[in-house]
Amino acid sequence: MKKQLTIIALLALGNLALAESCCKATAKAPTTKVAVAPITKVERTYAMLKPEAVQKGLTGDIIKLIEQNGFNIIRMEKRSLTKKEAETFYAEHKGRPFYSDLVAYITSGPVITLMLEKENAITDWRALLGATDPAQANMGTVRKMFAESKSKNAAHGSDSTESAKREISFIFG
Ligand code: RTP
Ligand code: MG
Repeated sequence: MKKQLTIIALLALGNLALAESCCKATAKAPTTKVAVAPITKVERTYAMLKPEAVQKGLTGDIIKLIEQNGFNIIRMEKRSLTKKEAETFYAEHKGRPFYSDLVAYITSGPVITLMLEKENAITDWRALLGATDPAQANMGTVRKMFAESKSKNAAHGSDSTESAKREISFIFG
């Protein structure tokens, strides 16, 4: 028993050579079980309730759904985006036919900015959000339940780790 404890202590200290020689001396394999922590990926993502959802008074319903699905709200603010901020935020779409309408729409009224945290937050929020076009969105998703159209689609979600990092830093500093 005392020898086993010595082996465990040596292993814990990372001294494999000494632990091995200690094992050899007893001619018994160590019975130590190493507890392996489950791999978890706690992430943060950026969500934004868009102007038409806020104007329609859907903020509470959407936030309730977010919380019911296990997201922890780290930051939340009601604010408006300036034209310049909107152009930068949606810069990846610059040059697309819908770009100017998108910038005009997202600056047409206050939005709710949210920093969300949970395991796999980025993928899970996109899944809860649903497809860009509510007509294509799955039942139970935010866009299926609350969006008006492809352009007025209730909420935004970061689409990758890089986007989440960039958007969180852009919005919350
Ligand atoms: P979001 O960035 O707002 O979360 O939306 P998303 O990833 O689902 O879609 P994305 O391709 O990034 O497009 C950004 C927003 O632009 C508008 N859009 N309109 N008329 C069109 O064909 C069109 N395509 C995109 C939508 O409001 C979309 O959410
Ligand atoms: Mg997008």
